[in-house]
Amino acid sequence: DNGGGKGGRGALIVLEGLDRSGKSSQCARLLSFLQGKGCATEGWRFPDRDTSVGKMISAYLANESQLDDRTIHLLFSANRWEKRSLMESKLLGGTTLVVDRYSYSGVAFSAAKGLDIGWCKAPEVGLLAPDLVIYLDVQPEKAAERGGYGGERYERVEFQKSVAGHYHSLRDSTWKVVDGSLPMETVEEQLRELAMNCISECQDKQLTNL
Ligand code: DGP
Ligand code: NA
Ligand code: NA
Repeated sequence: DNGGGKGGRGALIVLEGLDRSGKSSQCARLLSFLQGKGCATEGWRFPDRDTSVGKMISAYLANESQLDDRTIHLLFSANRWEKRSLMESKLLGGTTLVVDRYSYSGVAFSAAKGLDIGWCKAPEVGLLAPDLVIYLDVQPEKAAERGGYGGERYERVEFQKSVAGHYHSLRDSTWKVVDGSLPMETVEEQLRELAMNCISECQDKQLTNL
């Protein structure tokens, strides 16, 4: 059993998925599991709405401000960049980060508006590369049924379908797709196993960039 904190670096574990895919609850569950194992772990999320850039993003999502598609894209990216150095020092110091959304949200949501994929990816290059991306796979219609959406800008089923298609095209070898329609406890169990394996495997691996 690997509790982490044995001198290796922490793991960068990202959860991705559509709105209402269950990411945030699963992040919270995974975080408390890992902390309970004695593994130094923090829960992060993007957008981080606490920074000044994050407040602009939050106003945009609430439809309280209008911004050009490329402008908001770059703000989301800037919100990740402003956290990069802290992220790096946490990881190198042995802390594992469980992150609710990352660059893949950045690309999938903006591409769903019709922006060029290559253009969308460019500002993400140089951010830290995750060790593991867990995609919580839920049908857009099913996600929409889950207690409804909260009324933010992107919470429309047609738009989410397009986001899902773009997520699909972004999958690479670091991705693990988990069926998010399974019972919460089953999903939770799968995430625990993926995370524990990832944490022990990446201890001696170098951090890399996207
Ligand atoms: P959340 O706080 O996880 O509910 O995310 C808020 C919304 O913002 C959600 O609809 C997903 C979307 N989103 C998250 N990250 C990005 C990003 O980098 N770019 C764009 N365009 N949308 C994003
Ligand atoms: Na949301
Ligand atoms: Na969420």
